[in-house]
Amino acid sequence: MDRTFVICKPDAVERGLAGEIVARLERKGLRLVAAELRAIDAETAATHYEEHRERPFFTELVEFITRSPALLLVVEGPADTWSVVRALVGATDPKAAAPGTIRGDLALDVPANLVHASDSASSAEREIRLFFPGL
Ligand code: IDP
Ligand code: MG
Repeated sequence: MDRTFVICKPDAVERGLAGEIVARLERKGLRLVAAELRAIDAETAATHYEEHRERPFFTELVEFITRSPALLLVVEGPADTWSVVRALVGATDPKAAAPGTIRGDLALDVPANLVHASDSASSAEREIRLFFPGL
C-alpha cells in the first residue's frame, strides 16, 4: 500500500464541501489514515509551498491557505496513490478542470480550488512528514 497527502483547503471547509471531498476519495476505494481540522500557520504554509516562493501569487496563496481551518488528510491506496488522487482532483485552474473532477465540478477559481494533493511520491512523503510528523 501507498500513502499520499491531501488538504481540503479553507474554501472547502467554509463552503461545507469537506465531506463531499472525503466521500469522493472514499468511494474511489482510498482509505483515511489520518484526518485533522487544523488552522495552518504561516510558517508551515510557506514551507509547504516552498516551490512557489518566487511566484507573484505566493503571498496571496499563503494568506488563503491560512485564513481559516483546513481538513488535513493522509489517504492510503495502491502504488502511486498520489496520481490516483491528482486525477480525482483535476487541473489546477478549476475553469479548465474536467467535469467529473472535484475542481471541475465544484470550483471556479484560483487560489480557492478546494483541494491540495501531493504531486509525486517524494512530495507525498515530504508533506506527510511536515503535517503529521508522528505518523
Ligand atoms: P496544484 O495545487 O494543482 O498542485 P500548483 O501549481 O502547485 O497547483 O499551485 C499551488 C496552488 O497555488 C494552487 O492549487 C492554487 O491554489 C494556487 N495558484 C496556482 N496558480 C495560481 C495563480 O495564478 N494565482 C493564484 N493562485 C494560484
Ligand atoms: Mg502543487
